[in-house]
Amino acid sequence: MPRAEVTAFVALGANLGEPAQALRDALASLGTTPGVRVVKASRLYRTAPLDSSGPDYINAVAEIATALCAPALLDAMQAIEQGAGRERPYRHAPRTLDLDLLLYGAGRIASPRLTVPHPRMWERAFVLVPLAEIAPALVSAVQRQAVADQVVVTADP
Ligand code: A4P
Ligand code: MG
Repeated sequence: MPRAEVTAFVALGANLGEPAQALRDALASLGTTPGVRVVKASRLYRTAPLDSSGPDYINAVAEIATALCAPALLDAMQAIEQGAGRERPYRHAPRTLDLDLLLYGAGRIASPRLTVPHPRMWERAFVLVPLAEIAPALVSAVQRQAVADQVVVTADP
């Protein structure tokens, strides 16, 4: 029997190379991954680096429906990062593409390679603003207000 689909949310970020194009390509790659459907994607946002360095980031969030288990989804996301030339010289280094799994259904995961919900998502306007755009019920006004001092502006033409 086919596995039931789970609704999940993926954060996309990049600040090296051609970040906007990298995010569009990553959305296309997610959409052609077997077992993944992109249901909705936010606009692209320009954001100041937070606990990171280098140029401004482009960030977005996508809602997907997936038949993959969470570790297999992370494998697919990391393969897409590698395809975009991701290097990991140190934690929070500037990057050509970062894909983070924010939410996987109502799942709570605490394994050595996967923590879901993403432990830092509620501290980050570059996650909460695009997430609220596509799934407003998931972000309360209080949560949005808590990150209101972080600069996030739409980057779409
Ligand atoms: N990992 C554990 N849980 C997850 C999850 N839910 N989703 C593990 C994805 N990966 C998860 O990630 C390190 C390891 O985290 C992975 O091997 C995976 O097994 P990484 O992508 O190699 O390294 P990273 O991204 O440097 O670390 P991390 O902790 O994911 O960084 P953050 O917290 O995501 O922060 N500022 C702006 N404006 N925009 C940004 O996008 N991004 C970061 C990265 C910092 N500042 C930023 C932005
Ligand atoms: Mg990451």
